[in-house]
Amino acid sequence: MECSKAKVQIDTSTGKLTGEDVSKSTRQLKHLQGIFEDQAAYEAMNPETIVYEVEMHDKETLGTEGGLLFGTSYIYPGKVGKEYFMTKGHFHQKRNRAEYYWGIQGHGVLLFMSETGEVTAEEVLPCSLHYIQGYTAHRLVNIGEDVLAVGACWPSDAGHDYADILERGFSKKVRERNGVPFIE
Ligand code: PAN
Ligand code: ZN
Repeated sequence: MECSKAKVQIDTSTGKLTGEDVSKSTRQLKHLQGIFEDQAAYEAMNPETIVYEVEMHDKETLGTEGGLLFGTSYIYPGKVGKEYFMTKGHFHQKRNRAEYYWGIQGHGVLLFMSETGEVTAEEVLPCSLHYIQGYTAHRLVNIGEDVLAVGACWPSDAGHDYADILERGFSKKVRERNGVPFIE
């Protein structure tokens, strides 16, 4: 079958999703108030700057138990002050729900944070597979010069809890120091 006839298509080299039940959301700087530590640098930047986008195949209704959702996140290169562009990060609303991520393009860091605030990290490359256990917040950081594209698959009843992260942040940051990324 010709690929263009598939109901839903994925370009495996870029992660791009097209076709039925594919939706896209965009996060600009103006949507990320309170996420980056350097407020002065944040306010000096164009609020319309796109920090990341998520394409999602949402065949399943959000909240359905037993279903799955699938998506590609694109985190653009850039920094707010010394801090690299990154996702808001979240715990799943249903805390025990797990997720897979895999690197498609670019160079990044995946931060994991336990409920008690311990942070670990894995390098994201176009070959890396990452298992995010339940009860673990997760955030993607682009430390490269090109777009970071990352695939994801998660349970449709996981939900996103952003409030907890907005309140306490991640206990480690990914910053540039002397031209190199540092997790500290
Ligand atoms: C991903 C994330 C996506 C955007 O699909 O939702 O990378 O990150 P934020 O949701 O933290 O803004 C996922 O982890 N879903 O569960
Ligand atoms: Zn998630």
